[in-house]
Amino acid sequence: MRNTKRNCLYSILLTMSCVLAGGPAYAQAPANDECDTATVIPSDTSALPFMDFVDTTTATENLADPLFTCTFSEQFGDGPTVWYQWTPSADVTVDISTDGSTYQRIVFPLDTRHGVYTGSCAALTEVACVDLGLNDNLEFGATAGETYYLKFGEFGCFPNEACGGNLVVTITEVTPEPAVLLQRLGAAVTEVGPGSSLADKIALAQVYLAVPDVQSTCEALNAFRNQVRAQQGKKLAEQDAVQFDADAQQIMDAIGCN
Ligand SMILES: [Ca+2]
Ligand SMILES: [Ca+2]
Repeated sequence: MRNTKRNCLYSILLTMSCVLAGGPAYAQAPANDECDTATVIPSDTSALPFMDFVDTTTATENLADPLFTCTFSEQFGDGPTVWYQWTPSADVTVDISTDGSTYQRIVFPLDTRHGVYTGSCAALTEVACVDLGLNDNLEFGATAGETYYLKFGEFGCFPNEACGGNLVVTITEVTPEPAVLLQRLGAAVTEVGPGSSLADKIALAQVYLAVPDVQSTCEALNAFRNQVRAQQGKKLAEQDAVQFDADAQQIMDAIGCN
């Protein structure tokens, strides 16, 4: 279905693309065209920000790669893609940005999209993606020691259309939003917490924060902390309990709980 849709759209626009672009380019693709040859981002998070420039006009889309789940990849594919690999040395929240990118486009204006995967190049699992505007920003909470694969593509690029351009990739450490902190705490609790009651309280806090209902979010986090303290040194390891309590306190401070 995916290829059928794309081929139909492609046939409609092929003539326009080739006339305007002079046909597809066959020059050598960039070194990080494939996941297997991803550009390695330095692990040391104290070395951030990371910045890279790549000409994606000769990059290709590998149809074996998973499509972004954000928007319309089923119809358009992911365009010419390039890859980065990153294993951060510490927990860090980053803004992964394509700001400053300039793509020469025939049918649609420049429009990057990008996302983050875990797993391996042969078995990738998407954990985040973004395509909200033209160039995009993705706030992402990365975990120390986890290997991430970052894919940068393009919206609305048809097969063999002259797409791509000057991609600017910037990764900058940012102060995490409370929602990101809650998500990270929920994942940590699920990993080591006893049963589901602690995770349920974080999930409830996430629901209230999304409303947003600050008072109810604070109450859910207070209930979480009370339970953490009650289980400290019992069902919950001392070190984990101290960390969870501190993380919850940080979130409460960030959203202004009394
Ligand atoms: Ca590619
Ligand atoms: Ca975009």
